[in-house]
Amino acid sequence: MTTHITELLSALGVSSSAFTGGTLNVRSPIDGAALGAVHEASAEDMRAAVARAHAAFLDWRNVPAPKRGELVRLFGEELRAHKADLARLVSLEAGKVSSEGEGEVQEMIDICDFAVGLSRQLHGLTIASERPGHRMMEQYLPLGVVGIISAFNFPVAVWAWNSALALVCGDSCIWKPSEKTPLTAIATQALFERALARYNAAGGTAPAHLSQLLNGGAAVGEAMVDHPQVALVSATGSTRMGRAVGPRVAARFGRCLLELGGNNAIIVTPSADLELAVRGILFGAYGTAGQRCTTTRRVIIHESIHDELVARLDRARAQLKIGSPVEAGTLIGPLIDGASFEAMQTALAAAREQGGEVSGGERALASQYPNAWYATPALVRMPAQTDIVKHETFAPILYTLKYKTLDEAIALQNEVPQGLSSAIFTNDIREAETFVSASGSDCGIANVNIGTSGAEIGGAFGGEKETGGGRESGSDAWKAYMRRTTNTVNYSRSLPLAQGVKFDI
Ligand code: UN1
Repeated sequence: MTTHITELLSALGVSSSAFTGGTLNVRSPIDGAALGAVHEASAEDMRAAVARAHAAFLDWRNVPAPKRGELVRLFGEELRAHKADLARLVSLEAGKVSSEGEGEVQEMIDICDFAVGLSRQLHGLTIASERPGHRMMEQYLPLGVVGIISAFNFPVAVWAWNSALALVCGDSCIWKPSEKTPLTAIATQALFERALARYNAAGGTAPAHLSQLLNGGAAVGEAMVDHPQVALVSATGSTRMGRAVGPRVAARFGRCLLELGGNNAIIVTPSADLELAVRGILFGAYGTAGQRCTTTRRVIIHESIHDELVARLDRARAQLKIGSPVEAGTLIGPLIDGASFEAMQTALAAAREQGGEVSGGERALASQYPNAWYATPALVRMPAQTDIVKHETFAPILYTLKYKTLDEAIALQNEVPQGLSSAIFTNDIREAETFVSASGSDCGIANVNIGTSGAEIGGAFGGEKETGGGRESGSDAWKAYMRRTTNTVNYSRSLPLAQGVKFDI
């Protein structure tokens, strides 16, 4: 695999010195083979990078937004041209099956397109002033340096959601990717640098260090989080990470965009199309080997269809093809590492202790891949929503629960500390509308007749409670990457004060 990775990275514009001779060892979750040894930055390097990023920001903010969009358009072109190679690298480094690796790069392309259009639509409002001869308006102006912390499971798309928007908004970016997936980050950075060179060769004025990548561990991330010149920290990962990052950024009055854990449920009601429900649940629960923040972790089923649906899910679960993610036909690839498999086993043991009946969840393909961690998808029939069910385990475990009334189902859905994604399968319009209403799902994403994962980039992405409250990607998520100013302009010859206040000299 090592030779193959060299060719792949070279096709993506990365020279071997960028991924050899360093201290951060990268292993493929497919078979445990070494992929490279990446150089790690220090906290001091991060501080220097922030200073460079700030200087870049001071220039970039004055480039007209549609011209900033042109850079993102060129980056989208690079991604289109290198989609297959980058997707393959995502599969090798993160263990995603081929179509998901390609889907991830497609998400990057889509957000670039979205951001290019947005670069002509960063508009504020004109507001009626209470004073004669006055006009009020608001503007969205570039914010500053945006620090992006990304997770292994979407090693490149989540960075693109942030950086494509930040760049058209006039910000500079610094990326601290997961230590488990530095190679996809290095390759993405190389494609970005190529777009930047083309942009400047065509007369553009993009500053150096507009978007930087620093690989490394917690100390590097902390130096970014604590730096007063990082105006926005956008962090995707565990709730534990968010708990560390959020208060530190708040302590310096920085801005934070947190996209943390989910514990996403699907409610299946008596009128549901079970064909659709089964497919939606299987993809949601076991796709990406259960390693999406939007993975379906709970299914809450009406008692009248519970036994039938659980039996169908269990049968289908056992047939899902587990294997190398780059082999045709594989639906379930490996877990990212051994620690992840251990966490899965610990959760299953707790579920058994709490009355759960477990099917699956064993180690798979151990003789073929002794240094990798594959698991059969697990289905756990739970008697109640116990502690372990309320906990996010980043693995293919689906807990099944039974309900009698829709109110009870919605209460169960909302009872967990996380609030990212949720769905209902129903053909009853009252149930569907109740689910998406104020007294329905409390999540940032609430779907009808589709599963919890696989969100499109056009909507705002994120969730409530322990999910962190941030919104990334589509809709008006761009506003987080800009600062709003309110401007009152007096074009009269007098100076009336607001609220009728008198201050005559
Ligand atoms: C994540 O797992 O961090 O909705 C992001 C989805 C993807 C994004 C997931 N578009 O599943």
